[in-house]
Amino acid sequence: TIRKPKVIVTRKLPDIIETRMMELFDCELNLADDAFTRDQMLDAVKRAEILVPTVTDRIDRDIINAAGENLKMIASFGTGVDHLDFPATRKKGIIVTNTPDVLTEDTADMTMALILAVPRRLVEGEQLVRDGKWTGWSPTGMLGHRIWGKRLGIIGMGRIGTAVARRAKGFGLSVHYHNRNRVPEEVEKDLEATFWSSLDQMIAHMDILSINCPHTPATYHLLNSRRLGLMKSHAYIVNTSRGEVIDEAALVKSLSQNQIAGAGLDVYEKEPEINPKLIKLSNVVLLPHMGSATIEGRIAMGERVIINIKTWVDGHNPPDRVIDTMF
Ligand code: 8YV
Repeated sequence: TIRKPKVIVTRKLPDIIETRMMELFDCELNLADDAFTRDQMLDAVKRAEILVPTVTDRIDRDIINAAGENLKMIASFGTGVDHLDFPATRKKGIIVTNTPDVLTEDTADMTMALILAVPRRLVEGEQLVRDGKWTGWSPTGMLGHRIWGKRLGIIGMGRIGTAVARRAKGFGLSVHYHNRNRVPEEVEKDLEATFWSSLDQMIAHMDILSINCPHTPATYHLLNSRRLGLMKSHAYIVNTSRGEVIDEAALVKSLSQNQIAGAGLDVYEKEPEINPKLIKLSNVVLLPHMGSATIEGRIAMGERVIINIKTWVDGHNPPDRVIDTMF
């Protein structure tokens, strides 16, 4: 007989993925799609051999420690892994996997959408039409700022940052980046990208900043009030990575005092809570963490989860194993 591991999935996933998981594993689904309560999570880690959580599940040390000996693997549905406590999983020898690559292009598309939407006042314009307040074309109506020819500074030149750079080049932006490591010379050349070893220096020279680094202890509040203060007053900031990378209170202050021109945000410090002051600002575009939200992408993410689990069950090293000393 084929061994079927006990898999507990914490959120509703695409039907096609759930069906496949039920065939392959001894699988418990969450058909309600309410995030697990803490008690439900504690119960799940005690019974599961493999847990499939998402970004909304905070799997902290207490939860990992409460897990019995049977929890062997956390196959997370998503790329970011900042909701997982790595010291605790490492100590217990629990294998962690994520779903990179498959959401890179979708997230880069959404980043580009925000880069266009904020300076060109897309949402304000649309609102004007919907509110019946548009009185017709005028030479000075709804003027925004052009983006082509401007300098885009990408913070975090990994998979998503690089995909943003490719798009930005096509839109006529000049690409700049800051990263822990310089990317290979041929990639830099191809993107016509300029590396800045000093984040502060880069921030001070950019027209648009895009946050594309993960949230780690090292990047928590990377954009704090001091660094936001380095931005030019006509500059914009876009974040499709994690809210925690920007000090949200400091950002609200910069925006309200017109120290920067605007922001496009897909992620927040305390999702789904949004700072009420942000909602009152007209120079921001606010999205509900939908950077990777495509039907195709979600199915591909589910397929990655399945491959990771199957590979481990078959006794091999799963392709998306996260062994990162950053956490
Ligand atoms: C996912 C994300 O939708 O993958 C990530 O890191 O932030 C989102 O795009 C989410 O993580 C699903 O769990």
